[in-house]
Amino acid sequence: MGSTKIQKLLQAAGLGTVTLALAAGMALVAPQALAKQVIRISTPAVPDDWHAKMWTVFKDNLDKSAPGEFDVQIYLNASLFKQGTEPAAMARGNLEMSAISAQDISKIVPEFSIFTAGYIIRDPDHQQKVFNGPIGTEVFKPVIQKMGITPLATAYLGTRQVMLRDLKDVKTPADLKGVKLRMPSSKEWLFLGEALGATPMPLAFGEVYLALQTGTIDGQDNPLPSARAAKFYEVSKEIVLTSHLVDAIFLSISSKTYNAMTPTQQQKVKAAAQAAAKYNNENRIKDEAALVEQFRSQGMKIVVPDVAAFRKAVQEKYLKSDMAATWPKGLLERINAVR
Ligand code: KDO
Repeated sequence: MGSTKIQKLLQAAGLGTVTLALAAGMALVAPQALAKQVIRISTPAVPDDWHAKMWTVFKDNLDKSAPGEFDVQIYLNASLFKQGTEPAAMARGNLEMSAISAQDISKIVPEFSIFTAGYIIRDPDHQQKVFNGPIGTEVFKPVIQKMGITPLATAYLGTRQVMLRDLKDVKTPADLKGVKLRMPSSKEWLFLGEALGATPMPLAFGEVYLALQTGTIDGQDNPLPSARAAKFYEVSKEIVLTSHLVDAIFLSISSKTYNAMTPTQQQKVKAAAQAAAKYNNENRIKDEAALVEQFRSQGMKIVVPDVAAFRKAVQEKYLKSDMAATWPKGLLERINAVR
């Protein structure tokens, strides 16, 4: 076979540049086509949860829009980074992507704590309008500037409810007095548990099932789809429908990774993240609507508390807090005005 023919065959296989470089005695530089950009994703989500499955949607979407360019690797169950350590890892460039919470962001950007407060965001639609509109553009700016992280899409994690391992008549925050309520491990989360009237106990998500089973904690708060996916219903007897936090997670990428991409790649990565969030949101909303009845039929007690009493107590506690002092003037009113 003539050398031109061989070269043509090698080029068709994407190996032409390497072979020609070798033949010419040049230093071997891996061509773009061969060097896939690795995107590792770390999340504490359990495999059966929508915000775990959404990462497969991200991967499939990106494999389709940018074939051969990215090697997306998904690590669930906090198997790569511990819950809450992802933002620092992304800032250092040790991790490419994760979905981070408002509580994670507030540690570095205190004014973001407005989104950790109970009873501010009204429902999933309000949440999407706030974060996908001018307020979102404004509040994500300091995240990019101070955290070395670029948020790409907002996913609805669900509306958080209180679940208890034993039966208890809970109508108002006073009824949660002394209840050891597990919260994720940061002061912003613990503050929410306290605002609900409980005694908050910090614990990583992966340890909650066992803690409920053994009685180290009396309860935990999470959206119902996450409680289903992590099987918390097996070790709980009651759900108190406090609906205290319409929770979000932000699909984010290390700015080191993002800024090294071409504008076209950035746009494809962002579009894939948005498709993943959309998949999560649609499924989660559908799931949430059906789960109360599903849990009831499985024998769980469903309690409808005095939500107005919870709202009043929680809002008062936040408005008097040091956190509220960091909220930009007028932001709360602007969030409330979003329809
Ligand atoms: C949790 O630990 O309760 C929480 O719901 C907090 C969220 O911010 C998020 O980390 C979530 O866990 C995990 O993704 C597991 O579902």
